Amino acid sequence: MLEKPVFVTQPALPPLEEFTDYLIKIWDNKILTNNGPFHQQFEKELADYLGVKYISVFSNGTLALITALQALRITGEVITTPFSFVATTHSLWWNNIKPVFADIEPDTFNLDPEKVEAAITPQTTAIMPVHVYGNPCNLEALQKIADTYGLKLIYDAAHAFGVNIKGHSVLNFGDLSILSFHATKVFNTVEGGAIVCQDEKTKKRIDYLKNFGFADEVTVIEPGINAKMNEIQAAYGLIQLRMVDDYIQSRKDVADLYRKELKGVSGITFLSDIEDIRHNYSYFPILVDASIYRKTRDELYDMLKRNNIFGRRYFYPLISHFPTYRGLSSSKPSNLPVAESIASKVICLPIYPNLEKDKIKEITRIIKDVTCWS
Ligand code: T4K
Repeated sequence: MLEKPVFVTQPALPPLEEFTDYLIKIWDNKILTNNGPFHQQFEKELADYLGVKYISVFSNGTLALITALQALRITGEVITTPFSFVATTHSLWWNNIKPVFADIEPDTFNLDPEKVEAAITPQTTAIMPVHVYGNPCNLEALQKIADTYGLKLIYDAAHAFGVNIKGHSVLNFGDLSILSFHATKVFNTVEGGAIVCQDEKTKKRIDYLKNFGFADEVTVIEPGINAKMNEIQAAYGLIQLRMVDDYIQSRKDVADLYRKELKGVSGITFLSDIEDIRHNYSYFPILVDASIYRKTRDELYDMLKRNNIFGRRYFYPLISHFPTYRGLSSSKPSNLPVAESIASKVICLPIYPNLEKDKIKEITRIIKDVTCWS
């Protein structure tokens, strides 16, 4: 048993001395929020790092999702995945939009384009897929469907910071992509988020919407919200940007060791890296097939807990099981067999920069030693 608890994640923090230098500047100029100098610098440096043209930073990812739907005036029905964090679907609910769940692919856990196409009705206005665990969706197929049926495509890219395909950011696909910079993410600003868009006009509109709808001192173009990132978060983010490549490399080392240790364990499977994709190793999900492993997912989850290892069953239960959504016809388990199956098998193991090798070995030893369990 591990002496101290190991959680599914642990935030990487910037060096305190460097952060203090930024705080001194903020204390000095007294600009705390409302598109201050660090906010502007952060947007610019983020866009450069991510390889995107237009980005607008937010106080958190959920408000970015809600605002994205407002920015494109989405109404009616939106097709989305039940295999995500609940904020994805909540953003639709907050916009009075009906979520329509479609099933996921068994190998990527992302929305299945064929199932998306089958779920389209005359009320459908958009598709909201999620790059779950940072693995890119089937971008081409989803774009083709969006183009054919005249739908908007809004990616929840909360897990996909820094993910590139053949050197191109995954954030440049679709109409909009939303990021989360929550403490539990690969790149954090304590709380935070962003919308990536493809043109200046849309960026302007998003900037108005996150600031009450103000276009200038006396003009309010529509009922916006307050979703601005403050100067302290932006300053913190500027330092994090210089560290994030190291964070991702360190996460890769953790993932590589898990894969080495868990290779060939009967009944345990995990995702592999895909050629031409720069992954960010935001999560390390394993699937437990109880018929082969001889213990259920929940038995393994509890056994790990008893050993001070706090993995998480992201994303169980499916969003379609929650009271607000379970009455929808698309929430029927028979409509979502793959998502139901993955949600019943998954555990995300602890992964974060500098997770010690001996801890990874202890975690994998417990998983491998299933026969020794009482
Ligand atoms: N879309 C998707 C696909 C998302 O995954 C999320 C968020 C969103 C949208 C919304 O973005 P935000 O509005 O959050 O920016 C966590 C996060 O709160 C949530 O941001 C995240 N997804 C979701 C997948 O996970 P919980 O309830 O599991 O977090 P919590 O507090 O149990 O944290 C997990 C573990 O991390 C803790 O056991 C200990 C460790 N931890 C956590 C925090 C907050 C720390 O060591 N330090 C910390 O400060 O939801």
